[in-house]
Amino acid sequence: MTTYFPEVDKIQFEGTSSRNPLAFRHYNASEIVEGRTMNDWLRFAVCYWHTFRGTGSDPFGAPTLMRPWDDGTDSLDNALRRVDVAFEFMTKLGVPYYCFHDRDVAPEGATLRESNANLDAVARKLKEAQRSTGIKLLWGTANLFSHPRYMHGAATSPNADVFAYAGAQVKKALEVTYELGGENYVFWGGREGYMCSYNTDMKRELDHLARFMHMAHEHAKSIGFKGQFLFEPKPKEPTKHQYDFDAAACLNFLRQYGLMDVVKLNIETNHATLAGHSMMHELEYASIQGVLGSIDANTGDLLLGWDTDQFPTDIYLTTQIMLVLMKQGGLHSGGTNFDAKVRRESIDPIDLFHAHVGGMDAFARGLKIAAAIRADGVLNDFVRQRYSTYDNGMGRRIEAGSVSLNELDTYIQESTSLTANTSGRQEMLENLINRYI
Ligand code: XLS
Ligand code: NI
Ligand code: NI
Repeated sequence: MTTYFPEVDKIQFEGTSSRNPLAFRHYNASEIVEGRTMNDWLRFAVCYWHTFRGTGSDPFGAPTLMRPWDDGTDSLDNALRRVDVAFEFMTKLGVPYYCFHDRDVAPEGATLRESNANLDAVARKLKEAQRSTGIKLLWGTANLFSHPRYMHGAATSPNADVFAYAGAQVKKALEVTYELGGENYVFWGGREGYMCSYNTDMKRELDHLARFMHMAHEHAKSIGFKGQFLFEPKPKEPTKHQYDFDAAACLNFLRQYGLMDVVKLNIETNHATLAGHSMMHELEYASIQGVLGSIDANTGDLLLGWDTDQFPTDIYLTTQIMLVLMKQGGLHSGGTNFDAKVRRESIDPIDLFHAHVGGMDAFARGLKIAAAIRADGVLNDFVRQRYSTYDNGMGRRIEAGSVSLNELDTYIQESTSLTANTSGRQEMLENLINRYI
């Protein structure tokens, strides 16, 4: 059997004393943390688009990543060969899941019928590879942004035939995801947004997007697909104003159009930071409303204002992520998808392994650190104490909704002493986190 990564064996856990760059020092899939295996907490996924379709091209330069297995064409043969590459890579890495867009795995044809036939041919091979390796599909999605027909958007295009095309494409992508046992289905807004207010009817576009989502949900129900629908917020890029700006904007849309029971969120680090939020903020915001479904694990660059999609290596970041995920009891049907790409200067296939091994280890460390912080309880106790004026007396009545402004007025006018403010102790808590890192 051909091997595409002959220089790499199955990546092993070797512990912190290991000097082997292609070994896990922290990620030990079966190790138990807070009653669950690391594998269960993290549910890692490799993304097909960056890892197997990334070319290293950027707005200033041509592709730099010439893969030895890739013949440079968009042929079906090439796509089928890539399935072998992907499953060898994922098996050697030891991840339980992968994710794809329809057009990552199979070429777009001249007609929708041709595209669907291509997708079916590759899906048959993916299914076989899943069966023989045990690797599963975390989520599928449709690419509704690359083809020129989607220049004005897909479901929010002013052209009804483009809406129809997108609907037909999502129908097929849902069916293939279902066929492959996908546990979720993702909608990232692509070009659902706009560049110029003068030519845009925002109300109609948002109504259309909602209609699209309801149709997708109806179709999923009709074919028996039980996977979780996920929205992936992003504030800009490719359009100037993306409708799914951040978790709050997505939630407002879902509530407005009666989709709260149907859709959760897939939160991506670099999208959170582009929106001017920290990842922890976005996760917490989604989690407290019960809609944190999955994460796209990557990171941006502090000095660059676009979606650089780098691999996460920052232990503070992964610790913060794991603190929120553990608080809500894990990701359930979601997972940790490395929506990240190697730099265009990292030209060897082996760099793909270095990138993922580092990302997985960073998350495993984040998991262990978060577990230690939780076991210690100091952070939790501090926050609980900080709000303790709401545990009894007037605070308790405020939370219970049993007082009016009149009563607050009487209470303040008649009180002889009010509770004084206490320190937020930010610096002490930041130092505390450093104790565990
Ligand atoms: C792009 C998005 C995309 C989604 C899937 O910025 O992150 O890759 O995750 O469509
Ligand atoms: Ni993403
Ligand atoms: Ni992204």
